[in-house]
Amino acid sequence: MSVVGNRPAGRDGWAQPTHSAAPAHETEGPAAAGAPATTSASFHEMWRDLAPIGRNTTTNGYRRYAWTEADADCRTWFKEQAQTRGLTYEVDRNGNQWAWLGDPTAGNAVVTGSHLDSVPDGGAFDGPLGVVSSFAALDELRARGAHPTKPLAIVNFGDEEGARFGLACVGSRLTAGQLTTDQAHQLRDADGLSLPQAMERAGYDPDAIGPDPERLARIGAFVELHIEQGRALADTNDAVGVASAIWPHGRWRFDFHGEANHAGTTRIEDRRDPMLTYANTVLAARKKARIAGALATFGKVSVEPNGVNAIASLVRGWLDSRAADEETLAAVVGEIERAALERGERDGVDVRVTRESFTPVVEFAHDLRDRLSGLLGGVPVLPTGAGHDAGILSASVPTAMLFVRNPTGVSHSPAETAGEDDCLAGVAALAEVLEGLACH
Ligand code: HGY
Ligand code: MN
Ligand code: MN
Repeated sequence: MSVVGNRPAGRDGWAQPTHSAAPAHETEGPAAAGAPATTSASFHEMWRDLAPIGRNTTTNGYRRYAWTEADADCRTWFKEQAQTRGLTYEVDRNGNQWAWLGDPTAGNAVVTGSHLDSVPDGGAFDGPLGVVSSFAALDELRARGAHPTKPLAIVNFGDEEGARFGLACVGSRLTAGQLTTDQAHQLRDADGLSLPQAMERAGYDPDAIGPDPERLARIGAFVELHIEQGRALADTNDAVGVASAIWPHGRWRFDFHGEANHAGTTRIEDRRDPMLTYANTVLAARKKARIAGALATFGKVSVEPNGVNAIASLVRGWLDSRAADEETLAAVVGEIERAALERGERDGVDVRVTRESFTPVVEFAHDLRDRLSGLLGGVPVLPTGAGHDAGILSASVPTAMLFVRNPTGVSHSPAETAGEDDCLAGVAALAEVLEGLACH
């Protein structure tokens, strides 16, 4: 049984941002504490409240893009969860949200959390399962009477999917110093709006963004719980697993420049049709990836002028490619690029390729990985092809991931689902890990 619940119609109107854009961060002290009755009840309550935010009622998928109204509503939800539990709420210089139990400046903190934004028509679990489970695991620790000896924090990293501006993990990359302020300011959405403009409209200060080494220095360990985006745990019949690694992966924009012309009067031999070069490149990508045991997907395309009776002048295709190692990935992308250029020669189409996002291979900290596996009684340890904020942070702090079984393996789709028992098993596992890391 999936867990997605329904809440009465969402709030109308633009949810005012919940903070002024303070350069370093804004801290609000704990409001009245009031944990829900049981962990399961708190999980369902949070899930029910979050579920309708940013849901496309036609497709039932989610469109929670960075710095939009849906994003603001998710942020309001996160702040409410923090304050309901009497946690110290912070927004950092990059707009990431933090909920602290204990002194945020004490250091050696155990941090958990994930993201709330989505891909276009994404599922309900990718990101939100990690954030909801983090609050529920904290409720569980409190119900057990556990006493953390280290600060605990829950984080919502902004713009993990990069659905609007094209770059994955913007919030965590900025914080980890893997994206400069200037690079972030260059990002544009499909309407040409820049990241700074979008942030300003949402009430955030784009000039405050940048690396946050002081914040990273406070973190002793970061553990992200995430729905598995694959079927490995379904195949081994395990509810929970621990991540070993993340495949290297990236996004490349292919621009196919042809010549606009009349669809009904231009002879075939006179055409310079970029759609043809694009189509052949898509076929080449599948073939090259299959042969190399890698992955390659053209999932996004734009056509100019996009008229049914006009030969296109420009086709833009975005390639997502991933492989078990960086050498294979580079080889596959190189072969796809060469295939595009060769076909472009034949078609009279000029091809230009731009790398828009890249994440090197991530090997999670072995000691933390093994500690989690031990705390959880030897659950499976598995790699993933999906990128995560934990992957970005792993370059700066000891990082680990927990996966929750995805019975179909489907993700980045409205059909993404997870079993109620498995979600609660994930909460219990995360509580076990947080207690093991923060209470001894
Ligand atoms: O695209 C990914 O791998 C992740 O879901 N952001
Ligand atoms: Mn995702
Ligand atoms: Mn995710």
